[in-house]
Amino acid sequence: MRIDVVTIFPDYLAALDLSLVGKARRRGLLDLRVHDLREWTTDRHRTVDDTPFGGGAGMVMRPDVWGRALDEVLGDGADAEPDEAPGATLILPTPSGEVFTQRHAEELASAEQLVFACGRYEGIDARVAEHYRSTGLDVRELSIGDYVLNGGEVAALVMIEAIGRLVPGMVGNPESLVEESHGAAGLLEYPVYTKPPRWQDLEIPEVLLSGHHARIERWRRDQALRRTAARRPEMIAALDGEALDKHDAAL
Ligand code: 6GU
Repeated sequence: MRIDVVTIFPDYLAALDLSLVGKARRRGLLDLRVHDLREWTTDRHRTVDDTPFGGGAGMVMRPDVWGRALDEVLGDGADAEPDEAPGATLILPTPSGEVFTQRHAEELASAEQLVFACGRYEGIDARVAEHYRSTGLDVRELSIGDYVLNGGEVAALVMIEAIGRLVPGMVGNPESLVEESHGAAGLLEYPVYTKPPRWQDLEIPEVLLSGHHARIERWRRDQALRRTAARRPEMIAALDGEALDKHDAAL
């Protein structure tokens, strides 16, 4: 997979040299490139923004600078064969976007190229999204949650980590991908424990020492259901009836 990030703060993305994402880069599974938007400015001051038409506070990022940057960065990803794997997807991190979920991560993990256009100030001129959509490109305006950040860089980091860990070969143990919160079960993960068996006067649940696989599975499912009901009741409401077994219903 190729990932490009265009930003006026390339240093924000330094964290992508670390952890699983960094390892995937070094192993050649992930071709990740970070670009400074100012490379595509043409004036002495390297201006990327201007005042909003219609008035109001703050500054808006200029479409001409973004257009030159994105035309170049989209490059070879933009002309993938229609019957092949999906080609380039342009992601515009914005608090006004659709909320990014594990479903988006799963879908985007099979893209050939992802290009993140990180806006600052009051955002990017709306014609940028409109223009690239009109060229037939897959354009996603995505938010990482209901709060406001100063720019798209941290949101891009979040999405790249969530997507990157689903790229085949990136996670050491593929089993850890299936049994996780926000996975297929539609439930939060059950609590986990390790050694020592007694710590700060706290013992681990006895069932986990029983060696009784079926009982352990039942306990974990109960815990996941209780935890989800308490913390994320809307996820319980969204479960389809067939996802619940007889024992679940009794909880
Ligand atoms: Cl994607 N960008 C900004 N600036 N703020 C956000 C966000 C994105 N998602 C949540 N808040």
